Amino acid sequence: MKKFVAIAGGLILASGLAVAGGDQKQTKSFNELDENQDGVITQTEASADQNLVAHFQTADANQDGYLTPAEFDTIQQEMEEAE
Ligand SMILES: [Ca+2]
Ligand SMILES: [Ca+2]
Repeated sequence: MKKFVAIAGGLILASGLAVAGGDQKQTKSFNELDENQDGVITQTEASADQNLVAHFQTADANQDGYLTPAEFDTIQQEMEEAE
């Protein structure tokens, strides 16, 4: 019985991880990431999207520490093409 519980628990954990993995691929929109709605995404705001934060330096074309909608669109297209 204990063994069964352990296996069932493992399966639940595994399916939970699969769902979490799927969520990471789901890219957020600019407005969702721009928490304070000031029209730019900071590195802190970008950290809500693991994929974006990994590409933040590349995405920030003019290196001012913020992503504009145009910079965001560009990196989103590049990330889609990379997949
Ligand atoms: Ca912002
Ligand atoms: Ca920028």
